[in-house]
Amino acid sequence: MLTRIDHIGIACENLDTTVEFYRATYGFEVFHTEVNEEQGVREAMLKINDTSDGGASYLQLLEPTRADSAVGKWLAKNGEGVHHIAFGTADVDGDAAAVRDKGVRVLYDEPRTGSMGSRITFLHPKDCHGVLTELVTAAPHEGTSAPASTSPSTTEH
Ligand code: MC0
Repeated sequence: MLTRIDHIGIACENLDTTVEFYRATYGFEVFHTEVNEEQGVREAMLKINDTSDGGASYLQLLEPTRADSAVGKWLAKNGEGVHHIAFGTADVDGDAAAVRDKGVRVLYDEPRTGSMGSRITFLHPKDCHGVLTELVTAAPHEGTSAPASTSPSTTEH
């Protein structure tokens, strides 16, 4: 069951200047940063609020680390902006299977590693009315304390 908006992913050309925009304009502070080599992104998570399911909602700012990554390709075509929306669930495997049974293309056979040690998968935007949609099961520590370093990602601070 999907129980929160886990994050909204925003593609940006320069992570540092975009982080500064969100800090100076809205007062949102960086909760976590990391590099996810598999996804080809350097990212910053800005925590917006805790949620009633024990998790939290974030803005996820994404700078591509290589031009041929999903975010790199998308940026080249569209410029900066909202790249995807992510729903949180306690059971990404079960929810991905349920969505697949409804005819929606799930992009990964098995969930992969996402922000802060989460397990993630994506649904094809063409099957979701133009919205690249991610399903996320947070790591157990998520939302309660500073997250630990995760593999294959590299936690910056
Ligand atoms: C592509 N399309 C999108 C889109 N990306 N539509 C809406 N939102 C997006 N973000 C559309 C294109 O405009 C195109 O439509 C069609 O989908 C095919 O796109 P493409 O440019 O040919 O690219 P593909 O097919 O090679 O790849 C698209 C696909 C890919 C969604 C399969 O981006 C992917 O696998 N995404 C999942 C992984 C990902 O996005 N990782 C980055 C975030 P037209 O009409 O022109 O044919 S990593 C992350 O977020 C992690 C760290 C986390 O949350 O923890």
